[in-house]
Amino acid sequence: MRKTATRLLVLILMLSFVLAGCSGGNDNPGSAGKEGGMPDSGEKVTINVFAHQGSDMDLKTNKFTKKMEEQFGIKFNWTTVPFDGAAEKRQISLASGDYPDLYMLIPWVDRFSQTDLLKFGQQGVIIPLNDLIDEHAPHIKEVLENNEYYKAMNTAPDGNIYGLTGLNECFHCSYPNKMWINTKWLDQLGLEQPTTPEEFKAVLEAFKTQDPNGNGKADEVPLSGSVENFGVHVIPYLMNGFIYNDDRTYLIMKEGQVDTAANKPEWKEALAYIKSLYDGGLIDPGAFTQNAGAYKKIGDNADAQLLGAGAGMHPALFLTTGEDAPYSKDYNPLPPLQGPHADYATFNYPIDPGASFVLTNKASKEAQIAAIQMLDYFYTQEGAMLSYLGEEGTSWRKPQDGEIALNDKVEPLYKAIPLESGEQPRNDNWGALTQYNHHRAYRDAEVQGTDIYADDGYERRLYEATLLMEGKEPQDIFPHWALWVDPLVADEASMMQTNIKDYIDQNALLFITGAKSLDKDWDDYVKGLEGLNMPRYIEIMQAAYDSSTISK
Ligand SMILES: [Ca+2]
Repeated sequence: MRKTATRLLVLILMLSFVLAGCSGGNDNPGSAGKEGGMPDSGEKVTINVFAHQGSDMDLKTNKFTKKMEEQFGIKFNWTTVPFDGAAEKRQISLASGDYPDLYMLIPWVDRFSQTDLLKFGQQGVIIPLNDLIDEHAPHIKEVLENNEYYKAMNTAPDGNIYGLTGLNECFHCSYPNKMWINTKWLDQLGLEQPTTPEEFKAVLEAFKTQDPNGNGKADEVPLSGSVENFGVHVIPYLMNGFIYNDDRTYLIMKEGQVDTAANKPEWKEALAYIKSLYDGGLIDPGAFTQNAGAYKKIGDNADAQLLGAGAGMHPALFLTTGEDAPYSKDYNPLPPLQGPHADYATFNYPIDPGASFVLTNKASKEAQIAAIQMLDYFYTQEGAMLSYLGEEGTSWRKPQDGEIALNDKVEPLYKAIPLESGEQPRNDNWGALTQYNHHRAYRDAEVQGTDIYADDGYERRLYEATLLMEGKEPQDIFPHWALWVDPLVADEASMMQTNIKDYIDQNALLFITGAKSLDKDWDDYVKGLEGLNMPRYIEIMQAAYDSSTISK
């Protein structure tokens, strides 16, 4: 309950922050730069920056670079690296001793890991940001205080904030394990939308046996998926009616205690249900082995529609979407099934720990202050828009009458203006280098098309699908994204995590396909988990949880 309530509170606070920004408020860019970035003499502070630079950007001539230089009294000295080989170049820069004042990285290209941060932090190479944030960064401070996950992932066990990671709360990514069912086939066969595991099984049986594609062949694939990490695994959605499956750690929380789901009777019961689907030929065996390309071939099959239901974060993972795509409109989201013990949806906070903004001990005090003030500006609504989208009127505009936000309950705030085909890159923003406060309410306020099956309404389609899952996770969940594992045991924990997950996944498959018997082999399987030292793994994760600000 506490987590859900806190998250709701965070959303409300963030929403009020967005609305405050909307009315002008105190986000005046002119005032921030004069507080301390610009020395009294008027001389600019030089900051040596190591930054990622995509092929469509030139940070030296970028219009937003000029704006930041003027606003915060900075003279940037850039070392830019392309995305390819970025991690290696960062490591070399540190090893050579010739490292910059500031690393500005794109989280999904490369970032400092928690291990890096502790190692270089303890060496004094990376400097803690705590005092700088306290004294010069009110907007960063506000987000850290109001978002318990963001605070926990950015606060090392020693209390230091050695760097900050981006915050980009993609709502539809937060509930990856969705099920998209062929509603055209449901209508054709006169079937209701299934609400329980048994009803779902009956629908899959009808898809298999009643020739919904009408070609006279039993060629339908009732349910499929693939092996990647975008919610495309079929097991978690099916299991969530029995016990919570986070599709990652298989750890669960109860009253502050970490435990595993994978040795519980409800896990066994879920496997028996999934085995019954498999035995009935209702799950594509390829779902457990095929890649995204093979999955999409089933979804897009041209001469006859084949797919009855597909697992995935979004339907473009298994079929071509857009107005002209023949099958796109047929796949619509199924809410979580009400099983015998639960109706959970898998939640995953869509931000990973680590740091993309890191200051080093080469930075002068003036450079540190100017850099943190600039970062603080990215956390304002205006800064978020200008830094990420670019110039108003060119790269984004205010909403027009009748335009509707992604969340249709809130006032729209902005509409991105995409590049025309053949238009030169505008080089007027820093793009993904600046996604530090793209919180849910900010993303919710972007103008989106209203036809959910059109290309410009796709995000709305995903948003609406995700509303069916929202809040359906257990009240207590194991927040693996927010924890710091003690560096002394990090390698041991990482190896155990891999071995245990592989073991659970492989055995789930053996039980489902019948290679192992749930009656005869279950006890041995549970013993095998002990053999992989599950108790020690849980102990390490419990310690990480207990030392996190999230447990406080
Ligand atoms: Ca058929």
